[in-house]
Amino acid sequence: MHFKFPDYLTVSPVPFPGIAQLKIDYTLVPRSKTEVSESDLFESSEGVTDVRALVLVMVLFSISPVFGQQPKEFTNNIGMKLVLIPAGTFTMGSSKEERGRHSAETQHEVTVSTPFYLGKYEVTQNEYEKLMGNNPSSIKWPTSPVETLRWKDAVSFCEKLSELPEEKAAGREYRLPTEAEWEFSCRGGSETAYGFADSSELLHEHAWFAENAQNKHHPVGEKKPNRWGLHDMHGNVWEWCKDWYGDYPSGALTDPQGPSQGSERVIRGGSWPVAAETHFRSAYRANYVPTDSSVVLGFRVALNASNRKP
Ligand SMILES: [Ca+2]
Repeated sequence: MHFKFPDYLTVSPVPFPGIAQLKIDYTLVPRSKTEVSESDLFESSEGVTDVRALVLVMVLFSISPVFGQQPKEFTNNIGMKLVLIPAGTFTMGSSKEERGRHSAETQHEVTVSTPFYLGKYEVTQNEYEKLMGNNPSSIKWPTSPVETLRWKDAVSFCEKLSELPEEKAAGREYRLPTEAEWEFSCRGGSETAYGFADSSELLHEHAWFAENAQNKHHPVGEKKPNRWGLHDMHGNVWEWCKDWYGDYPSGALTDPQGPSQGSERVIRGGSWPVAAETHFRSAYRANYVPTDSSVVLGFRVALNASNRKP
């Protein structure tokens, strides 16, 4: 095991909300004037700004790239479901008041500049075997997450999936999510320590962890989804991310990809034998040697949302 866990795990509870902020990036939205004239939008007959019209247009603009051009969810040719994640800006990391916080979780503003899709579930053993012809998992169950695979095995899965004729024709290039994309998706717009609250009181409803997992992982999707419809972001198995592990850079970032080199890759989310509830927080970071594998470690796939219909 190569996780770098904080050396303080029992901190007095501090019910303090995170300060992450989700902001829709309106600059990505095409601003056509064909439907409503500018004067209709911004001025009434008295020349006063019509706030209601402005708000309506902003709402329509904000949802159009999510619901107008791309489906909110789709199923690919081997039966995997993916959920559309909007572009946006959020505060990555945790506040100093967050219970169980690790010093590596320095808060910084991150912008995810373009929408992307993320697996609704961890990749299952069924899906992995269907594509790769083998199931490396130590605890075998077809609808449970595939585990005991190295980082490059997860990358190879993405590459092979992208090469399927139907997927290639649809322009889908699968990859692992970046660490920033993973945390952004886990938060689902939330500003709290967990995707559902600041307290871990309801963790059992959202995650398989030491308290309820009965010493094994479980079929994906049995626990409640987060706000954006993603299951098992907290718990079940840790998930490989694309990035090398390293300290966060200072200042605001757009589409961060992590350090250019390193010795361990980022893993996120916590897993079934982990007892410390604070390890399931949205901001919690861990790392693992990419050439190693573990029964507690799997992955989910991501792909950029292009203009082509998925
Ligand atoms: Ca997970």
